[in-house]
Amino acid sequence: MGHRQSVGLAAVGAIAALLMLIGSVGAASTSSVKIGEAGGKYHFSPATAFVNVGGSVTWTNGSDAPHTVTSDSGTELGSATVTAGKTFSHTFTTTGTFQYHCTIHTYMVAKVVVLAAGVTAPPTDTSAPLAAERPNDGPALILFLVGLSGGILALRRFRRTTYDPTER
Ligand SMILES: [Cu+2]
Repeated sequence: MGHRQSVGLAAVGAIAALLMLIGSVGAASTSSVKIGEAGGKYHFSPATAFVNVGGSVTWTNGSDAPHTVTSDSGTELGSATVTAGKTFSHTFTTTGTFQYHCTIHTYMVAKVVVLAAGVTAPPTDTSAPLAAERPNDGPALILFLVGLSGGILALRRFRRTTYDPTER
């Protein structure tokens, strides 16, 4: 490979790296929140959304009911009613934590944390909201069913050998 070719390749690599860097910085300035339903309750997911100052957050109503995105205090967030399938977007121009709720279902609460420019957001918490959590009774149920079927099989065998004189 000639000297000129390798210089060319290095330039291409440098430009690609620069574009990737710009792309990742750009991606950090938007965030999305989905409005969903679980266990008969509506919720905002993630419950804590992160965005860099100057960035915007878009709420998408993925549920069958209308909702609002309304600040708990102050006027930062004050959407109109967001009907099923519709979105609401807001651009944050100051850093801080903005807690909000839905005025139709007041138990729906969440927050947006607006970070300073260039600050990396922590990994998004996609765990279900507390209201939708259920006790983990899966393993206990499986053990119970295994025990029950084992007991039935044992009982059948016992009956066959004990109480069925016609069977030979
Ligand atoms: Cu709601």
